[in-house]
Amino acid sequence: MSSSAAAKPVLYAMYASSCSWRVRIALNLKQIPYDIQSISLLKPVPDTVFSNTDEYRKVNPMQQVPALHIDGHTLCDSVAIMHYLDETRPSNPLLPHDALQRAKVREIVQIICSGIQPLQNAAVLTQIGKEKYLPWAQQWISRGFRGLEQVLASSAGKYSVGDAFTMADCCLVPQVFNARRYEVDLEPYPNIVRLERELSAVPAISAGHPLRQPDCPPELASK
Ligand SMILES: N[C@@H](CCC(=O)N[C@@H](CS)C(=O)NCC(=O)O)C(=O)O
Repeated sequence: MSSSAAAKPVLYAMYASSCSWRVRIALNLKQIPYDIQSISLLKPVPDTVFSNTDEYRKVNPMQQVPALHIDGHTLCDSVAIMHYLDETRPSNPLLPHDALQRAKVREIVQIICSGIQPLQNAAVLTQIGKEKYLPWAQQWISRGFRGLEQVLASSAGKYSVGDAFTMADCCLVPQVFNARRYEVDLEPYPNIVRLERELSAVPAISAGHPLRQPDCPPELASK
């Protein structure tokens, strides 16, 4: 292994980013030590090296978080990163052996990562504007959660698909965090709420919580 391949991975992330939390969960679950490089998506702040500026585009061509520098390469997109981690570090797998269960995991991952999060991404909400962003986010998260609730009703056991922890769980909890942030009524989604409660006790998830991140503003972290 070259020295760059042996170096500690660096996660470019922002505390409140649900996509960054997905990757923190996967890294924690696989017990991969990593350093964090905080990226401000909102505005450059004194102790961040990059922001979503032209310089950061050299790290992530989409100027989004997360990105992961690992094994001498920089990888972008949380789902691609989780697959890479799973393929190169197979212990504590993120995908089940059974093909049908794997398809269910991917279905849930897609609902969240393609069908919900992009519609309520901060960049989109900024375009929607101050007056309308909250009902917009609520509408799209609720639409996705209606579908997700139905899928989980038949797929879930202890976790989102059966009883083993999977990539679906890495995506679910951060998306529920976003739903709470945008004040979505979660009452119609008992499976989602039950799973979030169950999963919040998993150390890989709690250690990656946004409020425990080094760039979380102290006034939020103390809540
Ligand atoms: N498909 C990408 C989406 C990344 C993404 O939307 N990241 C958000 C934070 S969760 C972001 O950087 N938003 C700011 C922007 O899009 O400018 C992934 O899964 O990594």
